[in-house]
Amino acid sequence: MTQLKDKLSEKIQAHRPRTARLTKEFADIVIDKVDIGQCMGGARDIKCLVTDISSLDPQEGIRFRGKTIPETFAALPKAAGSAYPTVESFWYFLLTGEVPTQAQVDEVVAQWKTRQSVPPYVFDVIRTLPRDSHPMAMLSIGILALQRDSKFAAYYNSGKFNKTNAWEQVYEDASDLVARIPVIAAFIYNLKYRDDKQIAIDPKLDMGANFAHMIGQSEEYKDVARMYFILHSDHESGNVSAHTTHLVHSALSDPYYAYSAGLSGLAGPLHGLANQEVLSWTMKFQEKYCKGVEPTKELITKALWDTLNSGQVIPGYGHAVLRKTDPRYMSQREFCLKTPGLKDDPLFKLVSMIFEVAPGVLSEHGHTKNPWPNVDAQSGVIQWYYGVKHWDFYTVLFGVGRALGCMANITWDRALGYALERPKSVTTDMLEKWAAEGGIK
Ligand code: AMX
Repeated sequence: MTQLKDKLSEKIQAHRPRTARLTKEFADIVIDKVDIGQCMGGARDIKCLVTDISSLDPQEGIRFRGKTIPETFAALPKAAGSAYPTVESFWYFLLTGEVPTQAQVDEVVAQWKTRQSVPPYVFDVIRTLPRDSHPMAMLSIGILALQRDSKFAAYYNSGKFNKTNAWEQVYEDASDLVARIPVIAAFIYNLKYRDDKQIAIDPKLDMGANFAHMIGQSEEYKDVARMYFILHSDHESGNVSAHTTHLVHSALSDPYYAYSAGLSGLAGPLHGLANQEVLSWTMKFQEKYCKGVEPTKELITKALWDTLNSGQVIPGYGHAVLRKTDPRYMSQREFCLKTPGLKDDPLFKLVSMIFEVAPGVLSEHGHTKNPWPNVDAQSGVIQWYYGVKHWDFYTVLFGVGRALGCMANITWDRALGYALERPKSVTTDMLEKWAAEGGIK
């Protein structure tokens, strides 16, 4: 066993009695009620998922394993010569809740090297797709194609399946998947936008740095990749990508099936695709409203109202849980402000101007419960500045990061034996009857 798997095993043994006690002794304790609004409105806010990987407070934002974003970045060992932690150190932290030592990080980095090689047939499958397929479809198909390698599925089919140990095979698949997904993403990037000029893995580099290398990026982009993957990793369990992954895995579908489905959810414009929509909206704004003139707050206000009046949402603004500016937005904004060149970049200035205007417009519009920006309002600017200008690729970057949270979560799902997910549906007749009676009698 590796130090990480040993530590994880120790944490799982310690945690299991807590889960067993809640399930056996306290199953009848009521923690929530459901009204017709929630039933009709996307199950919003119903407390029926459990995770210890991250938690999301509407005012404060995300905490990974109890730490805010600045606390997480400050606590973890940094990549050599960098102000940011490696993705591998964050993976150790997400899985175990403990800040790793440098030696423990080095072991994960070395482990991922042994796992990151992608079988050539996966690339062949992606190559057969029409080149103008969306890169999220390519990524989801690439992950699904890896399914034949699933150690969890092989274990299930071995006839020796044991619920207590099954998490170990999920952990193996999860570790393989997080090590391989940046390699598949880089392949898609090079296939679509660099005339299929592929770059081989550099075995000396950590995950973030290697991704930068594989898409032909600059030295500085290594920190962008590390920061980006960590920030996008997890946002508690109710969001579409995390929830889908959890749901599919609850049927004991292996991690490849589960995450391919999760990626398909991430590809929705109300979820991860919003980062490409933000850039698309901003470019269209410049083209339509700023011909030969500098953008102004007045022009932005007009464009925002035109968008709202045409029945569309303002991409990158609003959130199902958050009720303030997303700390992931602020973290990326701070990165821009401290990066010479980027802080004076016209696109960053424009996005900052939208930040000044949009919350007021959305408040006046009066529909959204949260007029503040989310993670997606800021992320494309950084990619654009470093030359990653194909904005349909931005959700793929999100998907590489989100794999960390989803895979950590399903490893723990199996470790704690979380149940098959099966909510109950009702009919409109039933709802109308309960509405007339003032609730279920
Ligand atoms: N622009 C215009 N209207 C908005 C809006 C926005 N950015 N955000 C919410 N609204 C509207 C909703 O469409 C809804 O309208 P309706 O009453 O006419 O149906 C109303 O405000 C109430 O919505 P809500 O309760 O505030 O939000 P929600 O939980 O239903 O949806 C979200 C959350 C993120 C889907 C929504 O805010 C949105 O569509 N934002 C724009 C897309 C976006 O940025 N998505 C990325 C979110 C982060 C992520 O997952 N990556």
